[in-house]
Amino acid sequence: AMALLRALVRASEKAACIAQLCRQEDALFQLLVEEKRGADKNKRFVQDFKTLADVLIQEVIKHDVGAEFPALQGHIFGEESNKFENGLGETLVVQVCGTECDTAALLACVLDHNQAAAELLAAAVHQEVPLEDPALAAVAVAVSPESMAIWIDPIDSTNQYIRGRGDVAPVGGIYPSGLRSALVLIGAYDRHSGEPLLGVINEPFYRQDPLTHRWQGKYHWGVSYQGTRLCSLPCPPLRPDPAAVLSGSEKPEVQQALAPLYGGRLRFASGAGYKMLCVILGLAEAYVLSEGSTYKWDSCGPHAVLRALGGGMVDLGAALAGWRAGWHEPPPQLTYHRAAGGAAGAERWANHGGLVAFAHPEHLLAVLDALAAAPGL
Ligand code: 2IP
Ligand code: CA
Ligand code: CA
Repeated sequence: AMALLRALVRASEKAACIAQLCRQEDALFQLLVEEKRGADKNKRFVQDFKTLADVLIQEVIKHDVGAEFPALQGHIFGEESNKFENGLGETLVVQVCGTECDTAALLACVLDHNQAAAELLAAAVHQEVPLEDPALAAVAVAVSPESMAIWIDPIDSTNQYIRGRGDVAPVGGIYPSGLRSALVLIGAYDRHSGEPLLGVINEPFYRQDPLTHRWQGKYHWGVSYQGTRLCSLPCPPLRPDPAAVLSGSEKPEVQQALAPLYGGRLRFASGAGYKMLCVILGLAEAYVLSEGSTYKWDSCGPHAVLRALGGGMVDLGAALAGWRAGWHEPPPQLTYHRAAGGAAGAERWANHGGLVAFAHPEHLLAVLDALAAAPGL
């Protein structure tokens, strides 16, 4: 069995537990939603807590995967920094400690000495997450962690996670907003080529038990490694009436250019990862984004899953330039190992040219054809 993939899935399950816990346990939920009450210090503290959920989840994944695979230590990256400034202006380093007790003590410092909240979180951080999955256990691909690195987005679609709406109705199977679009994304890539190899997408808010109101999650994984392609999901069929999924803030020019291809089936949804998942699940044939508003940690995991299904993800700007220059080969896929020159901070890891995610190469070509003819793109 492939221990690394299992470790990534297990870490995503623990991450999903923590994300659910923050919405379900009163002591934590109060911190997450307590928006307008109280003085300025309180407001800043609440802002802190939102960031803390992200930071803590990333640290847990980093800790658990690094403990099992020492060769990956120093090669596990993510959206968040673990240096955390609390509302009092103190800088603390959030990390998983040797014991639950020590982790609770550290978290209590971050949480303004809210002991109950700190203990709940520490227990979740140190729990053993059961994983029973025969299909996953049967994956027998030998990989070398020494040549890999990891991107983590601990919670994608944070805004929807905080807002926390669980009652949004889907359109064509796609949830335009709400908790459903909050995902945990983990991707492993080749350190030298930058190619995405393993991907895990965890949906902590997949369904709500009608009786207990508890959330149940679901995860998906994919492997695209040296010619071996394996996925927890079947390859989505090519549908006669395809759809495209876009950000609500996508340019009108792009929407107009895609309309002839997808007719009335231009869908809109929050969350970059969620839109990629829609393509993976066959709810949309393409996710087109014309802005550089996603990052390596958003796309690495979902990209690996798309590769496992025979699809992929490309830089839209570069692909369009190639297409217009008459180079009608499939454009090169996004890679994950190089920071963009001339940028600083998170922007170094942006997918600057926008992107197209697809499960079927036909749809990549159709999208490029439609956009290449559009003025002003
Ligand atoms: C965001 C999040 C946003 C998305 C943006 C990502 O990540 O997924 O929803 O914008 O590109 O970077 P949009 O919803 O318009 O696609 P995060 O929530 O982790 O900041
Ligand atoms: Ca993100
Ligand atoms: Ca995030």
